[in-house]
Amino acid sequence: MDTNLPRVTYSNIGEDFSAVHAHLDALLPKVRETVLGRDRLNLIAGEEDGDGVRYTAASPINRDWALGHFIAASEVAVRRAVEAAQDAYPDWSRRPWLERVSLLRRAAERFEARKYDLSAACLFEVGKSRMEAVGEVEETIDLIRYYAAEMEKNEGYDRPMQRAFQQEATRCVLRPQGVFAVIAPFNFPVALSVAMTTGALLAGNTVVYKPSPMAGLTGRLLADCFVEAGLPAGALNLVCGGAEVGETLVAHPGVAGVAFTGSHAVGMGIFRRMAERPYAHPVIAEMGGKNPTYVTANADLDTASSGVMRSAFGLSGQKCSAGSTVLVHERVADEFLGALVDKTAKLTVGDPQRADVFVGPVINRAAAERFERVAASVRQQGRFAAGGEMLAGGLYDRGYYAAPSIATDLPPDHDLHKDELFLPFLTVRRFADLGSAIREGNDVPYGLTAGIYTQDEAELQLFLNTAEAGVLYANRASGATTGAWPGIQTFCGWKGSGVTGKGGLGPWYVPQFMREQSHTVMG
Ligand code: UN1
Repeated sequence: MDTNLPRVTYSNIGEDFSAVHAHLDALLPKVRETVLGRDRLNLIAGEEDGDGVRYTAASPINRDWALGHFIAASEVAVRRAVEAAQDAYPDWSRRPWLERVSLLRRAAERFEARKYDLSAACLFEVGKSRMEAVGEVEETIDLIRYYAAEMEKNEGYDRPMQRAFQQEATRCVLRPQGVFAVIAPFNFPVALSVAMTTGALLAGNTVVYKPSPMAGLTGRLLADCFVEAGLPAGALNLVCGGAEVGETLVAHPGVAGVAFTGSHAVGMGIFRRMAERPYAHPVIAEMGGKNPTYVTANADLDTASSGVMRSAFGLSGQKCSAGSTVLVHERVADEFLGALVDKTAKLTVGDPQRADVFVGPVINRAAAERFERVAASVRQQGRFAAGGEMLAGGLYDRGYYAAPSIATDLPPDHDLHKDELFLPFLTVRRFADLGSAIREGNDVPYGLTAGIYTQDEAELQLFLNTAEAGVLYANRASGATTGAWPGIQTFCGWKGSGVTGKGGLGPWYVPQFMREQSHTVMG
């Protein structure tokens, strides 16, 4: 189905997507009626499981719409899930790696077949725009295929070594670890859950997966795709719930490693917790970002204002890659800000079911309250060039909708230039010297992405050589700091944005779920 529709990525912004929109016009009301509002149980050892506390999650678009009813798994259920994954491990880990690759490729086909249903569920669940939702599921499919191809390219990470003697043969083999806990965030509920799960499974581990409490709907739907692909019972178990469920999971001694994407505080908490065990266990954590963009006096300001606007306000700024602070050269600052404010004023904030909506709601009340605190602080010490308020009236009273906001004139050392906020909120500062500006942009505990707009080669090189972040972009209209794609931009968090020095979307991801073993056999 739908094979003739063009593919949506985050970056192919100029293309004609009218066919995709027509398809979604018909599909979205159907999904609202038939997919939302149902009971969604956990999955343990291949069986549906209702052991725990039932809770209802609402769509951030309109709190009156129940996404579904989920089960916050009981402690006993979490333990059973880990045991099921332990039981499934010997069979799954000993299968030939090629078999795991072909099974995961079948999973990619299931995602392809359900692409628009999953995108629609994701739109209702997170409140992301049509293009962001479809793009995310496209990214998911590419992720699986890319990681599967890496496994193949590296021949299962099993390679012959040199011989010390003629009679001796040695191989270096990467082996799985055991049961991985996969703990995923709300903002890219499909792509990030599937990325971590696929990495773990391809490597031969089994998984207990906990989606964000807001994202149990896509959590269950994506688990179903893996099951439909033929994954053996217990190789992937789903437990919904909040922080307590995550803590029970991470504390279980049967968990050999944790893959986590989310906030810095929670990620580091898991890292420290796992370090308290008798010996070290892998923690693959991708955490937040405070991603600076530099606009120099030699920038194309039309491109710069488009790219900054998209990265700051796409998905209401709720991306770890969001471009949340701009440093602009004083000579072009007014002109740049004027263009940025113009483009921001044209954005439609509202129900992302609509084709013309670029900015949907923020995820929940906590985000709205954070926005109010930020806005009060800007009014005290700076000013708003755009936005600054929560929107009210009509649908805006049914969810939490923040106006895309641009703060200027804040003191240079103000916390709002440094804190990750996960809001449609951008600070803009002026600079006279690019080298000092980059030092300022680097002066945060994060290091995920950074962007520059310049036509000057020396400025570009200075940026590439001194920006402290794992993903650097220059002169992109589709996004100053966002839009990394599997097999294209590797996505490695430096400093407080990651812990392993290796990233997702690239060639070093899957081996992180493995450990090395040397096999020497005398002939
Ligand atoms: C995130 O930003 O939270 O690069 C995850 C991007 C996407 C999403 C990354 N691949 O913007």
